[in-house]
Amino acid sequence: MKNAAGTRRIRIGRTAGAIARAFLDNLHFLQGCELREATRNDLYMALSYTIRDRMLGSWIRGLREIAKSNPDGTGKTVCYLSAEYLPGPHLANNLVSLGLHEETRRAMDRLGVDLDALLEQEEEPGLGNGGLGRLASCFLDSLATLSVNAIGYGIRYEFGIFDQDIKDGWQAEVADTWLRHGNPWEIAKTELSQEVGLGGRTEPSRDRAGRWGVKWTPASRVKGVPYDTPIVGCGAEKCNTMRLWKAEAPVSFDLQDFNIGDYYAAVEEKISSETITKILYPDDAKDAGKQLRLIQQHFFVSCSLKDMIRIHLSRRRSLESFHEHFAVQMNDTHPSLAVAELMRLLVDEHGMEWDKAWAVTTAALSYTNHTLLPEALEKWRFDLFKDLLPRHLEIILEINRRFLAGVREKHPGDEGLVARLSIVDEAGGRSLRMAHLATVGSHAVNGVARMHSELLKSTTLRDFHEISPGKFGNVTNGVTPRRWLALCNPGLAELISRTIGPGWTRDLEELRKLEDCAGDKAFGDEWRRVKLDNKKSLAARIREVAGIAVDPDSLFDVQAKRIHEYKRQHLSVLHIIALYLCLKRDPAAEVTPRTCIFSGKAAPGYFMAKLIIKLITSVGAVVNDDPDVRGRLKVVFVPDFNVKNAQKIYPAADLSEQISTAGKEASGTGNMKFALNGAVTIGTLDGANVEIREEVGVENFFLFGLTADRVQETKARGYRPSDLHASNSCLREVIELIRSGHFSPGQPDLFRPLVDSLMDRDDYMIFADFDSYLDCQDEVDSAYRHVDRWTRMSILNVARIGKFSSDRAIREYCRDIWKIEPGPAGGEVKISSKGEA
Ligand code: F58
Repeated sequence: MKNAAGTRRIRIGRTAGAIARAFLDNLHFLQGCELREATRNDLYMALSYTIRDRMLGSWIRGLREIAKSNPDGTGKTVCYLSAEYLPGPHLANNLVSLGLHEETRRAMDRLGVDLDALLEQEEEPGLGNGGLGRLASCFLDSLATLSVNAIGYGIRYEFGIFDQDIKDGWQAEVADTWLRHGNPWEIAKTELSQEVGLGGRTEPSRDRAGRWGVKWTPASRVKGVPYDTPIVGCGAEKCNTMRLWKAEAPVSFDLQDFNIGDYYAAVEEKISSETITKILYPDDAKDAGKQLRLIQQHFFVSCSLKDMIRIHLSRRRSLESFHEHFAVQMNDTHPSLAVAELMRLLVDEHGMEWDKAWAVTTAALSYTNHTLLPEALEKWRFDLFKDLLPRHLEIILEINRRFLAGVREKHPGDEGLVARLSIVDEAGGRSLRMAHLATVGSHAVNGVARMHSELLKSTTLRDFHEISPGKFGNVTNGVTPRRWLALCNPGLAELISRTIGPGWTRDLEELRKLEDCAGDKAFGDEWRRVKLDNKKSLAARIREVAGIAVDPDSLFDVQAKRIHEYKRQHLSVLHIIALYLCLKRDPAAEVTPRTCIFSGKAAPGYFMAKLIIKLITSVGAVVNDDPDVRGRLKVVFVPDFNVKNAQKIYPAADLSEQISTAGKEASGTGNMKFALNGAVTIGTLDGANVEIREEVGVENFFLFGLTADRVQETKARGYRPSDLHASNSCLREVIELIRSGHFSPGQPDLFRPLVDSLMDRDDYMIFADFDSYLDCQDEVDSAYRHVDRWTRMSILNVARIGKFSSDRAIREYCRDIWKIEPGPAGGEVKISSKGEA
């Protein structure tokens, strides 16, 4: 016994010596090599296992605590259902959360291993498209930090979001093979696999007690195997689980075919089962409406709910108390089948009476909406749905029938209202409106920023708000300060901790103490030095990946996010062209040197977004080398925006571009990350920008553009972008330069679709906001020239951004939606004197 304990102490010891020994052991026993012949990946794997070993104790404890709720409501488990996660590289984050980075660096130094090279080696899991997936990962970090029992359920896509290359200025997609060298963070729990049915038919049936019910006989079955990844909270007191499902063929199926001699059919079945979790759909703001996507959603929702029920029953509890022990959050409508599946499991499989099951279901479920864009709202064609999920369709129709009966009772004669509320859309071929299903089946519905939640109530879900106003709330998004400051910006984190102490890592409001330093000359000098260092690092990287030299003393003007017309990267390009024209006209003009940095992926099928990337790179190709410009204006596109690259971009930004058409961006979370790293925002009154501006102070935020109301009014009055083009000479010149082929030599028509769409429709009001944006950018130019003023704005942005911690967001979910009392926040992050994570 003593020996075992001693061995374990060595295996999980926290000193540099213990870490070094464990690392060498893992290299030998798990990777099968010794230090001198180990590849970089061997070293990375061995170190990751070494760190994972140090999480296993609390991880096992964490799983044991799931659903062990107490009568006072503490200990309830949050099940976060999300089709997407973007956790980012685990190793560095775990070192920070466990407080092991210093000792690990020392251990690696002793062995002559470059820790930074190992951190670079990690392939991040790109299991999401953008904001929604990253939000899910920030929330898992905060849940663990606040000691809330939680499981993040999702899909283990074999191919995540594509890697982006830039070839001849265009986006090229490369398959993301993130699992090819193995994944040291996951453990497959094969014995916890679940089976999920698909297709087939339903028929009335009687159970053993003689009660009538419905029997669903699926045409096929698929097995879901859970892969668990530990999610450790800051200070390492709590370790939760992200449980991702991989699809496999059920073993019995293979054998059956094999027995009748059809070996090929058995293998084909296996392949088709595994297809389900092969790939993430790379669309970020359009409902793909594809059959495989519906299968993916059903697959992970069904596996997850069955897993919760398994856990619940293993505690010897009645399913009638399910909602007292589990709070199930649907991250957008992608998991909204949970409404039907939980009903099916309770009623069909566990014999619960409908009304009771409905009470349990709605008490357990809640729904977060992330978009108002009509093209992004999920709908499923009736016939497609019926083929795949015949029993679920019956259940949804019954839910709808009962729901509409209640509406008719309260609003007799209002058939218009009934049609608008119905889960079934009868227009243009029947379809199911998943946002309606999620709303009807939840006790709480929330938007992700105050403005978005208000618009949700007054537009997309207006009728639902009218009939049940109490259901609706708001939880403004937040981001984890561990990854998005402590880890990605060690220089600034160290300066802040040295000045106000390390408490901000678990209570971001503590940053407010920095307000007192905003006028301090010496502090300002240090603040700028950190920013300059970060800009130098990014400049070096830009040279490496894009082959462009940029001046770290210039204003780094950054727009990093998915490429979409509503986000208006092209508005920024029009501004760049206007600046370029100024410099051409008067090469001696006094200007603030700028480096305009873009980064972001376009959906592979979104032609206009891809053309915007080509426009950015083409404008760069002309501007960057023009002798009249003399390096005072540079345009760069940094390829492959993902968590890893984002960590290098945010800390180097001076100006954060948050310029969406007002009313279109639900919240934004990049806006929060930029501000947290000392960038000043230029933005519209949209999403969380509204609240950021309120917090940091209107004088520390560059506001421009039409408000959401004015956008609507302008459109209602009959907006004609060509009139603005005719009356605005600067705009005209800019557009004509693109039209003339100046940026597309030999291909004058290249950007024609973009120009035509602006001239004909300008759905996103680029022309309408053009003047206001350019004026605002002039103000930015002059503010940046006043070094002290800019530094003060930057410091105050950080000092007043505390509200946008995901810890605050999770506390609000706990209080308003899940009815959970979170535990105390874990310990703080220790920032090393060298400021290295
Ligand atoms: C984003 N949505 C919102 N969707 O656009 C952004 O304003 C918000 O801050 C963020 O959610 C978090 O609340 C988003 O990222 C997707 O990526 C979906 C993925 C699946 C297909 C449809 C879009």
